[in-house]
Amino acid sequence: AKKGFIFDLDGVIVDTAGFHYLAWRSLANELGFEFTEEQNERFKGVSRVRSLEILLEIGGVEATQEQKDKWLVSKNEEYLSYIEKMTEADILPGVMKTLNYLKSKNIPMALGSASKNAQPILKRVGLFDFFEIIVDGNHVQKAKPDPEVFTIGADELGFAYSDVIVFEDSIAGIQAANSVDMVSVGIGDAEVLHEADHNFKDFTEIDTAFLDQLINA
Ligand code: B16
Ligand code: MG
Repeated sequence: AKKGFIFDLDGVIVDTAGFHYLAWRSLANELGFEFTEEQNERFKGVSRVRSLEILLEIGGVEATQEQKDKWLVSKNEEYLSYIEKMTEADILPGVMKTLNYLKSKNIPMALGSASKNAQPILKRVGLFDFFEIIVDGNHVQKAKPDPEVFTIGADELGFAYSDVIVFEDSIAGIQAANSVDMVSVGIGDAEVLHEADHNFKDFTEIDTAFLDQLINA
């Protein structure tokens, strides 16, 4: 194959942003402040540790490292309780059609996610064996917008960065892909993700003609 594809997980393949939101909101409420869905936009694609920093900034809360570590654990425990209930039905609309089409064309595919929970999530929705390479929050030192999660994926797939296409729902992820000259496809609000090379609201808008265009470019 001439091209390799890398998919972000949260917000691209599955809609876990809502679960992250609920868990962060519980913590905010426990600390005595509100946390809105709009504020949650800033948390997309951002690491767990950085997310807590932003949350505490929003609430004007200062804390010791020991305290922060406890909150990181309790937030993740609540998040995992939502993940446990996920099934195939939680795969976002149109995603399987795209994945199956690329597989039928023998296109190498990798996952590139900031999440340390990527593997259990993929298992829950039945996609663990689908990707040749899984690069997640356990494998990288530097978070998006640093491109590390995608460059490791491209290296392991064996493609030059300019022959890699990245699907992302976060600004940080689009910037990460662009910074190493990968082709970026934004999934979500085109205004928010205007830096992407291509924009779609969701995968139901992506057809095989567009995929062929990417593969043959
Ligand atoms: P975890 P992605 C990211 O996943 C999420 O978008 C972001 O909201 C989350 O904080 C981050 O993973 C870390 O997740 O707490 O599970 O390690 O979009 O890069 O697949
Ligand atoms: Mg994402």
